[in-house]
Amino acid sequence: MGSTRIQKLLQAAGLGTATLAVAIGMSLAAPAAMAKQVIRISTPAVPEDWHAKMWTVFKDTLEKSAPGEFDVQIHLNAALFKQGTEPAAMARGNLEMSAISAQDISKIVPEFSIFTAGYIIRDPAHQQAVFNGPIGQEAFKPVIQKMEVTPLATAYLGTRQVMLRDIKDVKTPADLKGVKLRMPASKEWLFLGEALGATPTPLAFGEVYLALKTGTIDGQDNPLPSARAAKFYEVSKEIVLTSHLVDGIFLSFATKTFNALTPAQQDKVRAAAQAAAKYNNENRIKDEANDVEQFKAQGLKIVTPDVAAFRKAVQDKYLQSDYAKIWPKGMLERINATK
Ligand code: KDO
Repeated sequence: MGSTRIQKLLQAAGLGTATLAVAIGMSLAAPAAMAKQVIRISTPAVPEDWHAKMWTVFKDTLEKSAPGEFDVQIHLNAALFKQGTEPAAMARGNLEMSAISAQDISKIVPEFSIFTAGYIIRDPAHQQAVFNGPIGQEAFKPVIQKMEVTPLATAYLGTRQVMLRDIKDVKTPADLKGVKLRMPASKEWLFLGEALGATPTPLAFGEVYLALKTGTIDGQDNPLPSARAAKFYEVSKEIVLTSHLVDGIFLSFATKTFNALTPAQQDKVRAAAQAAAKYNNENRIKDEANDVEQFKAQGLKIVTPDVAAFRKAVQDKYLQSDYAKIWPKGMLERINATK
């Protein structure tokens, strides 16, 4: 539109050229104000859980290091994307960030399934050493290429324990025979339930409370801080301390969008993700140390099973599976040797 035509329109609307200057000034200023990079985050985590709260740490850290450059939008309770669908949403450009599981990754990068196997990662410190060292660097490469998501930090989700709605006094995998154990809905997760000796039943995290209450399932496995945050103790009677998976989630960014950021922005986003993971890890480890006593005080039966029997059953099951056939040669030994 020519400027004389704009002037005429302004005059017809009873506005002068001063207004025109303001209008032009505004339209010049507008792109800068609109240039904020939106970061949509989706997670199934409930608000009280540390890996939900960590996203606020991410947002605040980024707001301090890059004021006004990002618009971080946090969606909890799987309100934006269903559990497990986040990586595909990120690859399609519909989501910028999520914390994804090893099981999510294994669907596209099968060799990553080594990290879905029970009794491999020993504790949170071992987990950080593995993923922040050369093994992590190697393992994340195909994730970035094939999944188009870039892992930025590893958060400790906690050590998974079995919780049952009725007292069963479970000591060995044989005691879980026929127990409908809810697992997240993917074959990688279901395999873990099977390896524990149970009958795995797929269900999204958000549906577990009601399923325990109504008896659609007999139990579920999760780290105790998450079981507390989601109030599973209200609908459970027994906790079996199997400690079968030292679980991790990977704070990841959609690769295309990440690569389009300036190097300085990439550094700030990575640092914010690491600060968020650190906050989660410290608080979760503290919580986890007290959870057993607290649950006991709340009247739940705490069973210390024959962990060696569970370890043997789970490890044998994985080592004999097709999963193990594609694990990179020597990887298990390297993980075991990582201090
Ligand atoms: C779960 O559904 O049991 C699980 O613990 C799996 C994790 O990978 C993660 O998705 C987690 O749920 C959610 O973040 C809810 O805590």
